[in-house]
Amino acid sequence: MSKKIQISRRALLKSSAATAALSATGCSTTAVEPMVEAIENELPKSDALTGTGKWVGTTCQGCTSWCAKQVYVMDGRAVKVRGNVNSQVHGESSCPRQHLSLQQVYDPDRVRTPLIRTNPKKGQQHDPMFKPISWDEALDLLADKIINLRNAGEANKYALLRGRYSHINEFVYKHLTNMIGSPNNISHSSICAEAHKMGPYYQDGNWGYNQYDVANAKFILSFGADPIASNRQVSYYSKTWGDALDQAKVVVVDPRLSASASKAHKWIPIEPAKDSVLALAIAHVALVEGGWHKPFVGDFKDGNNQFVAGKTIAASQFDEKYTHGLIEWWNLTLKDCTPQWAAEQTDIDPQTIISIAKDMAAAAPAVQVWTSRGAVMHTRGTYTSFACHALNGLFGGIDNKGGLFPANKIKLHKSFPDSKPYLDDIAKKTVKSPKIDQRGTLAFPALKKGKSGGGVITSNAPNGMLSADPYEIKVMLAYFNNFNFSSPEGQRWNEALSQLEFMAHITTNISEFSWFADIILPANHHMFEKWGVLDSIGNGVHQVSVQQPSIDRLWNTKDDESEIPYLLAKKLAEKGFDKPWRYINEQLLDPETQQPAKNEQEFGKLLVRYVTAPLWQPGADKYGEDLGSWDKFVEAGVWNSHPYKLKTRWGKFKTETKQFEFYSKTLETALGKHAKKHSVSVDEVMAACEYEARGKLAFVPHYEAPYRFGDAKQYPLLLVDQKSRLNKEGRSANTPWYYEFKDVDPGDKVEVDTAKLNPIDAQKLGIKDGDNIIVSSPVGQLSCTAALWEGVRPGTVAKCFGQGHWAYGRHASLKFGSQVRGGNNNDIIADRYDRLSGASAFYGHIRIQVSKA
Ligand SMILES: Nc1nc2c(c(=O)[nH]1)N[C@H]1C(S)=C(S)[C@@H](COP(=O)(O)OP(=O)(O)OC[C@H]3O[C@@H](n4cnc5c(=O)[nH]c(N)nc54)[C@H](O)[C@@H]3O)O[C@H]1N2
Ligand SMILES: Nc1nc2c(c(=O)[nH]1)N[C@H]1C(S)=C(S)[C@@H](COP(=O)(O)OP(=O)(O)OC[C@H]3O[C@@H](n4cnc5c(=O)[nH]c(N)nc54)[C@H](O)[C@@H]3O)O[C@H]1N2
Ligand code: SF4
Ligand SMILES: [Mo]
Repeated sequence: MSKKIQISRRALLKSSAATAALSATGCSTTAVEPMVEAIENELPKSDALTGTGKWVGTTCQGCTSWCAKQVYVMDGRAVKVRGNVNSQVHGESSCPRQHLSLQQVYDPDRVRTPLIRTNPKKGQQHDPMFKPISWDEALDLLADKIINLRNAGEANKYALLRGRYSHINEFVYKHLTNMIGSPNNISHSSICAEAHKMGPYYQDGNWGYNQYDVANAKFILSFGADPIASNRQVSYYSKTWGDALDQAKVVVVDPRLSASASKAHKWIPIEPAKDSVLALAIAHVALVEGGWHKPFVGDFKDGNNQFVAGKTIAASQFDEKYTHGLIEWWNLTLKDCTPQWAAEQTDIDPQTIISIAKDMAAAAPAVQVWTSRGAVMHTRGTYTSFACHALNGLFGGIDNKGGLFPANKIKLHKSFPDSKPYLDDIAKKTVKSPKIDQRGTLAFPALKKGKSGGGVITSNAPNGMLSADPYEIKVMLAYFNNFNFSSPEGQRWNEALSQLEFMAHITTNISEFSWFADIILPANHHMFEKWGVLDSIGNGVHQVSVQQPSIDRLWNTKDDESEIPYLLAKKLAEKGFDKPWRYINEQLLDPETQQPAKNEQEFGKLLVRYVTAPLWQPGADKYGEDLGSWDKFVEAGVWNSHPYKLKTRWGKFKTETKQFEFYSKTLETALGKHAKKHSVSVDEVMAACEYEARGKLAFVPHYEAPYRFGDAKQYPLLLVDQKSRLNKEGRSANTPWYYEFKDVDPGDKVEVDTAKLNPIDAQKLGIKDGDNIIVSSPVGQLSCTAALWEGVRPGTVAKCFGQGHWAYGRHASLKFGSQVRGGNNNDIIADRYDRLSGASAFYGHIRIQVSKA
């Protein structure tokens, strides 16, 4: 980059910081256009003909796929993005969203300098009147607030909130928080997909997601997953799905005709939150018809199938191989889950169930059953997760060719050295306080990995804050999150955030969450500007990919997980609290030189080197590629593991019995411990958590009637929430292409936010295609445009999540800070939970009404 540009850009920044910040808060819109033009003129010119550019490896976090990417950079500017050709998961392939990242990083509404609120009044209706301050001033303020809390013996009233993150996050997320003296590091996991993990963990010991061997599958049954549009590893599955359709039978169960359903051999438009009915009936038929996979599940001792509908069986008659509790499951509930029973619970044709079960049996073990948030993130969703995943055991797809398996084992140093020796007396006093999200209390077991209170309950944190139970939160540092937008009944967050004494938000844009901040710390864009490291699975491979700065930073921004916490630790040390600073300099050492980082810029790179050292230092070949050096890793941008070894977990599942547990001994123990902790019975826990099962039924896959919220007469329809193909979670909001290409989502229209109604329902309501409508539930309402479409089950309304921003930028909102564009589904989704997992419910319970605006 030429010197001339550097100087003039600095000058530009100096003169424009104030107007930029003000215009970004809506205080002055007139200054925006010349500003953008000026930046355009100052940007290095790219010329595809000169060939001066190069591909640089990085990782996209547009969604949880965490794909390895390459960015083509010319003269310091990113001009194109593709899948990293060195990746053995997805190669050059990508989902369409990758292109939107260019509009994110060069978003003219990005925060360019630290900002401070000048309006002391907090609330959605109060313009914060942000104005620029220096990094030094901003961090000084935050450090003072933390020191004051500690001096008052209230260090637990500090909280760190995390949305997206990379694997270098542990210092800012855990160690810094604990050294300050707070237990409150709150992640977004339970508004993401925690209920999804319940089946896999409590049946085969995997608290995590699976990869699906679609290339060899013969039968794919998806409960709500839409792998060519959302879910994990869209880049890989959208590349291979076409072939899969040729060799496998594909059935998609979803109240909405998703992109994957539209290409499937069969679409079952299920009634929301009734997936377990179908899953259980398939299991029932498979047993009665003798279609279970015997090499995995085992067989009757005398070889005669004794599964007869309605009849119990003596467990001693059956020899299980790699599973546990098949007969108990049958006796407790499955014997009665006939196709006729299913037809009574919901409107699925018994013949359809029988033919699916038979086809699955014929295809076994090359069978894979997918679940998704849609099928399980509802109150009582744990048991849908159980019922769906149990089919993977029954048909032997677990760890099998054409089936599914977890991440290949690899080695990373994601855990940083113990920071307990750095807890001072002040920290020790408060660090063990209960957490603000109330995890582990009687009605919130959140049984991550079998531990009472092991998981987060993200969306309950504002409830804890508002009721000061267990205490109030006063000071908050949050990054890469927008919880008042992304959680059900986000209004609760608005109230809780308004009450905070001080909040700092690390963000690229002034989002809805930032609106409540006292200071805004401008973040580097994760994909182009920051150091980080991530991993991803698919195609039988586990890859690890780097995030590295590849372009010239345009503005006065910093890395969320390294530079900012480093400078904060330094500030705290200057003010007399030096533990975090000493931890950084004594414990976080470069894996080769054993030296600490010299400054904040070095810190991010050092942390990536620390985490990834096992991949490029001697010994890497035990798990995968031997790249030989750090430089080669960064050059390739991605490291690939050895292929997954099939059946390695058979007989060694990380469950209590080491078997695939149809009867979950693991859950029985976990629930037993939780009950004991509260001196109640397991049945009392189940009652407190609003599940129907009592006795041993709680430990097997079974049907729980969906909980629905609202009066059925007043709110006769059910909302079906979905992700857009172009959603980068809530972060596509300010990219014009999102709106321009919105019709890539089946049934949707460009430029507007639509709710898709079945023409049968629309006719009853007198609503026509294109009408402005109001969608309301007992907790709120939103406005959007009606789209009439046969692809939604009558009685339900499908609507993409993602629009409905009133902040974030000029495209996201109609008027920044005051006028919403489209509608946010979370405004009408009542705050409810699947309490065993701690997951927020986003599906199944949302009764709504639709009327013309
Ligand atoms: N395009 C896109 N892809 C993404 C993301 C994104 O923002 N955009 N985000 C990523 C993230 S963070 C995550 S956690 C994963 C989540 O990926 P998934 O776990 O697959 O979940 P969602 O994409 O939220 O899917 C919800 C689906 O469930 C359907 N559904 C709703 N109710 C029901 C029901 O009762 N039964 C059934 N069977 N289906 C139902 C909806 O129509 C929709 O198709 O996706 C990742 N992939
Ligand atoms: N109704 C409904 N709600 C949902 C979902 C749904 O399908 N339907 N999906 C859920 C799921 S799966 C998830 S994972 C959550 C996600 O929810 P969150 O974790 O809250 O994530 P986002 O809403 O994407 O907000 C991220 C915020 O980080 C900031 N930001 C953007 N880019 C960057 C960056 O590069 N660096 C930094 N430091 N900051 C940045 C912006 O302020 C942005 O608003 O939403 C959940 N909410
Ligand atoms: S948006 Fe998701 S699927 Fe698409 S490239 Fe990024 S991480 Fe991969
Ligand atoms: Mo998620």
